[in-house]
Amino acid sequence: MQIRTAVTTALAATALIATGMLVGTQVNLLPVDASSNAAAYDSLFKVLFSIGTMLFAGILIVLVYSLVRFRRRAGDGADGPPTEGNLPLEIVWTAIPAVVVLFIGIYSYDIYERMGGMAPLDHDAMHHQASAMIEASVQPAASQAIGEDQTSGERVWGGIRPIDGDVLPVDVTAMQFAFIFHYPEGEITSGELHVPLGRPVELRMKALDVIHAFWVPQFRLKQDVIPGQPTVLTFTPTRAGTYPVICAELCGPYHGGMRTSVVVHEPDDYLAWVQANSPAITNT
Ligand SMILES: [Cu+2]
Repeated sequence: MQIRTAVTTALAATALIATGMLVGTQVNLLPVDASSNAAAYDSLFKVLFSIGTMLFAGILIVLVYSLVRFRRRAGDGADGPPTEGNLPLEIVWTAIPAVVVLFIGIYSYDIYERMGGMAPLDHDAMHHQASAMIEASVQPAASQAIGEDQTSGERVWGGIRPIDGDVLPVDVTAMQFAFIFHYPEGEITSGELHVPLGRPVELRMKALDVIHAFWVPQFRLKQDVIPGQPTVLTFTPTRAGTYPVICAELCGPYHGGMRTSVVVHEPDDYLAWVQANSPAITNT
């Protein structure tokens, strides 16, 4: 009898794990992926979805089975048998959630770290990011030469680590109830974010009034925009198209209307957009 129970339990657990993994990997609930860090995020989501499916299905099956199997029969007016304590069961139902939660915690930390979320807030990192926040009128090289005096005291919470290379800087101003994008490279100001495919973008974000959050589901990125505390968000778009930018922080009565679009252009189209939107050159 004990062997039969053990075999049945093992078979049920195997079926549950297989079903969970099948659902987690085959059912896609996410929008298209359009940035370079989407793959890491999606792999984490698939694992969470698999574990969630196993728990949901496992608990539901046991619940429904118990409802049917142990239901009150006709004419049975007695109390149920008094059962107290089951050490092996208690060990199992403590150990399984502990292992699951630890695994999810470590794996999530790893993904967040890979996306740059754990970039140190030490002096060097702060300085690196803070210099990027100086007004567009100061050239980056000059601002680094000017050094710490200008930037010390300005605390920058880097949501995502700055990336090196040919980065497109964009200043983002969030306010009730709009995002404004300013391109220091071309002196363009826009209500929509336009970026070229494949080039890293660095958003230097500040808020004028209350906390907002810059969220693009297709990029798998969300970063708070905080008054008095600049934040940075970097990403590399990997799929051309138009995607929603949504404020993900309840910021006032028209919060629900605080959305715009990010347009990922082919590089040539992006140049055309820059040329079409650049102000007339007056001082050359
Ligand atoms: Cu908002």
